[in-house]
Amino acid sequence: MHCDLEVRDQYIAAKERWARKMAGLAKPQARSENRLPPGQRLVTNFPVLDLGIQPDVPLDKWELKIHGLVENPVTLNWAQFLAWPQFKDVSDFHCVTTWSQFDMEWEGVAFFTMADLVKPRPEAAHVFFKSYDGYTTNNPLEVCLDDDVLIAHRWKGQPLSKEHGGPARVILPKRYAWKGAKFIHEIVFGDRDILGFWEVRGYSNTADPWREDRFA
Ligand SMILES: Nc1nc2c(c(=O)[nH]1)N[C@H]1C(S)=C(S)[C@@H](COP(=O)(O)O)O[C@H]1N2
Ligand SMILES: [Mo]
Repeated sequence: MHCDLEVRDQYIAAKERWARKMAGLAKPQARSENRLPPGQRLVTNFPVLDLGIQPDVPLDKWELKIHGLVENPVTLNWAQFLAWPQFKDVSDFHCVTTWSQFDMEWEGVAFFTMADLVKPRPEAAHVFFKSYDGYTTNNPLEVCLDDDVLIAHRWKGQPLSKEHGGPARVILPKRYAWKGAKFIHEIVFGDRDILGFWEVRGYSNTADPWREDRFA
């Protein structure tokens, strides 16, 4: 449990890190000698994992609905989403099935920027993500407000492919990759935790690769 002030301090600290990154002033990230979390092996071929459905969402039909406990709920079309401030970041990617890939180059809207625009209410503490393929996942708001979290629509300078979750997907580098919803459609802020697709099927709700939080 966190009091509002603690959450607020973390928010401000993460926002300062993010602002430095946006300004291009961030020091090169101090990568530890061992970037590979325990039990993971390094790959370079970016495997595809899904539920067997890769929904076809034409850009002129795509919508991102952001609602729940926010001051400014919004439904964005593709042009409106691209008109929001854009963010680029490089991060590592860890799948619970034991593969990791380093230096993934993402581009999109920082979760921060989005939160600044929709303004979560003080009671908002959890975020529920709903995708076009029926997939869902959930994360605490403070985890989403980290400076490396984004809603990505480009990878390695190219539009995000459908197999990797295009038009847009969520990236949370410090969690196992199932916590980042591909084919994102709705982002719902709430005051309580709702478990997502894998979380109700025995996967860890915290999903921290460095602690090997794989299963509940
Ligand atoms: N909508 C949606 N998002 C999803 C999934 C999915 O099946 N549907 N799979 C998750 C899992 S288990 C992983 S490891 C990553 C895989 O992303 P990738 O296929 O781009 O490697 O997406 C996550 N997000
Ligand atoms: Mo996964």
